[in-house]
Amino acid sequence: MTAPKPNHVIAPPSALPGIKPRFALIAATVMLLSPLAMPQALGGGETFVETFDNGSNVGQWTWGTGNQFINPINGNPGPYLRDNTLQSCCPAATTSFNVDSVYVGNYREMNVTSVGIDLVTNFASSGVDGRPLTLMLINDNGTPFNFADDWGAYYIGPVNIPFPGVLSGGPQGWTSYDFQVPSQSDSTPEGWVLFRFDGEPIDFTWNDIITDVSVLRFNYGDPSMIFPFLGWDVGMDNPRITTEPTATPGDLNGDGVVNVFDLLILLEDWGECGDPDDCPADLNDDGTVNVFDLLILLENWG
Ligand SMILES: [Ca+2]
Ligand SMILES: [Ca+2]
Ligand SMILES: [Ca+2]
Ligand SMILES: [Ca+2]
Repeated sequence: MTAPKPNHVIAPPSALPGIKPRFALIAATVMLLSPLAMPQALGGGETFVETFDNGSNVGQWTWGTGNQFINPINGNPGPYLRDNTLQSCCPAATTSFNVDSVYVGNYREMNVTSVGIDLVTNFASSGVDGRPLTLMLINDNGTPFNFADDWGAYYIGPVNIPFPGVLSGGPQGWTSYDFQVPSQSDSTPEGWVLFRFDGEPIDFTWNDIITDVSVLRFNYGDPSMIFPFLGWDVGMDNPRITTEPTATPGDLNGDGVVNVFDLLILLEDWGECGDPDDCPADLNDDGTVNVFDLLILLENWG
């Protein structure tokens, strides 16, 4: 239970039976009006996608050499960002350093839930089997043009990089990758690895990186392994980032405001929770929807 503010008038438990009809009246009134103002749909995540249409490249996505160009056809669909002269151990589809965009910033505040990209390997000069695609969140350490001091967190995905067509028995074509990003976690989530490019001991936390992402990168392979230098022809399309509206206590229908529609949901669920693990109106998590939950909702009204 949340400690009430001193200036709140708290109904003693004995007053509960009297409160409910009053709110039920409000509820009934709203029901009559509600055809004109139905609550919005649940959820409401927003995904930003760079399609590379019309020369657009938000975040200045790059394959790292500056040789990339927007190929007008054969993307997924349409234009895509290609580098067909890449010499690298480990191609990396990455936003550019020192560029503010929708892809970087305070992931916790943005309430990022996932990021993704579509990739194609048109050619590699040797076999590239068994390389997982790795998501990397990088902090530039305040020195965007010195990469050696950068640090961050990575997650090795379950799906390997796309096979090149030429040497591995037929083109795999475009492959989509999506990664969950637990931006609200306050400790390093399972499977994530904190890293420093200079190999020094880790002197930062998950909170430091998830609240200050300078660069978003999709890396060809496990970044802790060494790979041979190859020639590549690679492409990316539809790099994307999904954010959810930040949850406000009491916003039970997830539309970003706490109002009478949330109150209605709370009143509908009034009383003992059927399943305490799935009882969203129980705002203070004590197993019952009652006046204490109502107070939390009213505190966040608006
Ligand atoms: Ca495209
Ligand atoms: Ca740096
Ligand atoms: Ca709401
Ligand atoms: Ca409760």
